[in-house]
Amino acid sequence: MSTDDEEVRQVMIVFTHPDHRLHDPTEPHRFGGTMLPPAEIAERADRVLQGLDHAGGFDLRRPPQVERDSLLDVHTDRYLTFLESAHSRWRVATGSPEHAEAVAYIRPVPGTPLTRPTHIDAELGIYSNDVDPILSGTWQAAIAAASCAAAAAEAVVGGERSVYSLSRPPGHHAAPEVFGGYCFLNNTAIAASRLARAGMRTAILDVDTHHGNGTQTVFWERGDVLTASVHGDPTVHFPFFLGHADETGAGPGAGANHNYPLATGTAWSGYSEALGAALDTIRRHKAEALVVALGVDTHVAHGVLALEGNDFGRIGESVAGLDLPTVFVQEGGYEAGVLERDVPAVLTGFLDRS
Ligand code: OKP
Ligand code: ZN
Repeated sequence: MSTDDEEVRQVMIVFTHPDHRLHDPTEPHRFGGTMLPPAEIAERADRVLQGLDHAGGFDLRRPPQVERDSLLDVHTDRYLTFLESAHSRWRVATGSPEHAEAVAYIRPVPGTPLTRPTHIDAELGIYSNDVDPILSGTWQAAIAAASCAAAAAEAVVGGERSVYSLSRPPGHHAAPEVFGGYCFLNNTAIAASRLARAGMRTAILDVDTHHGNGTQTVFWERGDVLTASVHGDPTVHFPFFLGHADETGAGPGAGANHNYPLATGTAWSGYSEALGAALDTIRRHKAEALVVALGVDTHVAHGVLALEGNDFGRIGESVAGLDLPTVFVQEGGYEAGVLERDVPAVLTGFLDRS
């Protein structure tokens, strides 16, 4: 069938699971004075798949279901139990139909004594920091996303050089017991924990335009995984409260968290400098395996940083310079035309330099 005999690029394994589709929110959310449709929708994965198909050289596979133990490397047992049962409990408590979307409306005031309430509306607020909806299929979709990431890590442990996990919903804003920023299970952290468990010195490079606050929190006091994130200045960009350069970790994780916040509108010249510094940090750490939290919302169309189409291949090439077994885990990227073009650009840029 193929006529490109001179094609030398290696084939990259891709893990993708159809259950992502079970989390496909439709209810508009408030943005200033208007209501916007949700951005993190099932169509995103279709667009990535179109782009991979167009680029060629990707081997699509369906992962086995992730073990609960792998989730427990990152999340607490009570959070997993909450997430799995939240929608059905909320339906019972509110008399809502199956298609309705459960959203938190109230939260505890920080620093006040918390007698843990048992009502689902209170728990939705306790376990989230944003306005993300939980749908009847959210748990199953989040499990599918985590299964892709865990299988990708497993393949790298088994000797595969690079694997891409088409995970959605994304994960890097999810903390051990917090969902938010479209994220429920921290797919990137689950992949990294799997690599670390296999005895590999593991680093995470988060190139999503938003700080990986959930990932930072997961590994804050852990010395087994180094975390580095390049992102828009959290003083003025989501997720706001974390992501500054002076946040470096604590306890066994002291010195193992590295943030590279960038001014709004930073283009490739400034971006590549920060990326180079993050890569140097990972080199100095003598990492043996890498997880890339791959957001392509650094594209100028998203209004935070200002990368252009040609820059994404360069990100892949720069990462390949580390010469490490690498798991790419999908994070953000939303605007028209970006996902289908820039995700394959990063991956093929990486493969062309590998
Ligand atoms: C997730 B990821 C403004 C709301 C912003 C959250 C952004 C989450 C980004 N309309 N909502 O890091 O790409
Ligand atoms: Zn993002």
